[in-house]
Amino acid sequence: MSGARALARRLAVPPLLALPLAAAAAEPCGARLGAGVERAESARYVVAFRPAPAPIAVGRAFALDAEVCPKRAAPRPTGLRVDAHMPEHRHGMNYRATVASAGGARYRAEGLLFHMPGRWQIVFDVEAGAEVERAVRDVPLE
Ligand SMILES: [Cu+2]
Repeated sequence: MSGARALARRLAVPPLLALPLAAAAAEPCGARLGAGVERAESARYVVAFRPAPAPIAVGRAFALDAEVCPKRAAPRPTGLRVDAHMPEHRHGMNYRATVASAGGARYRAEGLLFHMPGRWQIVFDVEAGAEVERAVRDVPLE
């Protein structure tokens, strides 16, 4: 029996739950958001996000739980803006998303709705003081 397993047993914690705690420093961005996390990336940031409800469906309002992770030497994020558009159609959503801080580098965007099928892009503007850096993720919608 490994040391970690023995420790988990002593603490009455299932090994599968105990191991990620031990590896928390190395976990990928957004791991705590749960299953189905997707990521958008810019030069200096990774934005992990998870739609709720998932998957995103045409005509159904959804929220995004997001976590912003600076890459090496990037300044800590101070805010996040979220929007979406369809590049081929040159239009955005009919709604403006609101973003609230959820503590640390986590945010919740609410009020998104994709009103037609096709290729959408979710646009994350990461604010770090006066600087803004954009991370974009394609979302094809049937
Ligand atoms: Cu469109």
